[in-house]
Amino acid sequence: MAAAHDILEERLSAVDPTWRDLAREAAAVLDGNFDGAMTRPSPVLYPHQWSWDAAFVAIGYARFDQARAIGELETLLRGQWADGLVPHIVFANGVDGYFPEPAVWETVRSVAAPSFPATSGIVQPPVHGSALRAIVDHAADRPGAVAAAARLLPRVARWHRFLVERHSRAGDGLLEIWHPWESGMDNSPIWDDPLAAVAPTTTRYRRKDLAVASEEERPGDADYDRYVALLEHFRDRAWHPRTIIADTPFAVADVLFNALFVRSCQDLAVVAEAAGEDPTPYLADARRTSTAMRRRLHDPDTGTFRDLDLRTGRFLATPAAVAALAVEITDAPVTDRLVERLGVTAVPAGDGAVLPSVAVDDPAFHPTRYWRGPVWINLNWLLWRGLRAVGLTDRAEELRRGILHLACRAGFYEHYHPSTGKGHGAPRFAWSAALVIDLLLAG
Ligand code: 9WN
Repeated sequence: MAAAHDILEERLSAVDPTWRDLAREAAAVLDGNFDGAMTRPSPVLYPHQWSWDAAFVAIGYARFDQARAIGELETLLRGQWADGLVPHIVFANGVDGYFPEPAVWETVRSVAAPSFPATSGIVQPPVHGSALRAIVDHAADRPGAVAAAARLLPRVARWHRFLVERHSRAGDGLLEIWHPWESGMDNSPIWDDPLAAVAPTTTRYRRKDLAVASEEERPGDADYDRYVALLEHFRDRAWHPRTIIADTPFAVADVLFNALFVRSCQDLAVVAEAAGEDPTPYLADARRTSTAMRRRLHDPDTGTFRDLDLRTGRFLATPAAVAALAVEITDAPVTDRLVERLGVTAVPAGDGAVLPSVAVDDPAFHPTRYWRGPVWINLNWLLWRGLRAVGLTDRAEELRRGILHLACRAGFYEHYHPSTGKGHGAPRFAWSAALVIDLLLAG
């Protein structure tokens, strides 16, 4: 098979020349973050492997480096638990610098956790079926990609089963999360209410993120006191999901998590077909969860999908950006109206539009505070993918151009200020680079 570099150059020959350097820079960011086995989100702030980051990164690699794309998922799945859980962090052996470290998680208390590699004990959104599909769809060596996908498919299927059987209380396929970190959108305003009901930890601990990141751009200490309290609560229950679900102080059916699961199942069905296997069980999973979402997460008063607090039975403040990511389970006219209300903003000094994580006119909006307003490339990419899937191609194209202009101007940051376009958070951030490559080559 040709070298990744040559494949990238060959594929770039079909891309507008003005964008070619952006793709080369993105590939260089991924190279710089690659540690020989996996791609760190950012070597300083996040020196380990994260679950949904790995899936996004694999989606970018799938466009030009099939071996890395497959390797990224293989490395992540080495951390999979015996019960099917794919942990939100797989720790790089012997690497320090991130809190909470393996000694805090103490996942050895679980009978299901692997003894090596060290992992966290919670999950992140399931994008892995979609990553596997990207590998098959964009393969330079299709027979090789299909063989690798067939090898990994049972593991991703086990992960999906774990979610359906262990992260759902009603048995109707509606998945729930027990920690804001499980959403991937750590300090989103969605969690303000349910997190306020969690008693803060009394344990003393030291955050390591603030040594390398601005306090202004990270969750606050009051949030961390509750993040740690939840971790301790689960650890005390030996990370056993059946025990945790019975009395977790935080339980939310999140729109994004469920919507990504639906799409991941649909994508797994496509992979199964390519591998000559039966796709129907995956399609059935997708249907069950999307039916449960329509039944339980759709708020007739606002006409949108909303996160549901399973402890109080109340809908939560769900930013329009998150609601819109259910795009693929609604129909196009509904989506079109929804997107109208999103507060998609013009890209500063560029063409196209971008979606802030919280609409600028929302009272909770803050332009640089992590998941409370900044533009994130993964959320924009997800909306772009959804808009294309329901046939709203002009709107999708607007977003694609917006993201490319943003990255071209500011580089590959973790997130961006919605009105100045300045990059914030970790620089040289892996999924920003990977998803820009995907957008460029999807052209
Ligand atoms: C906690 C790695 C991860 C992302 C999350 C993002 C952030 C971790 C943190 O970084 O979360 O899991 O320490 O803040 O919120 O989406 O996967 O990039």
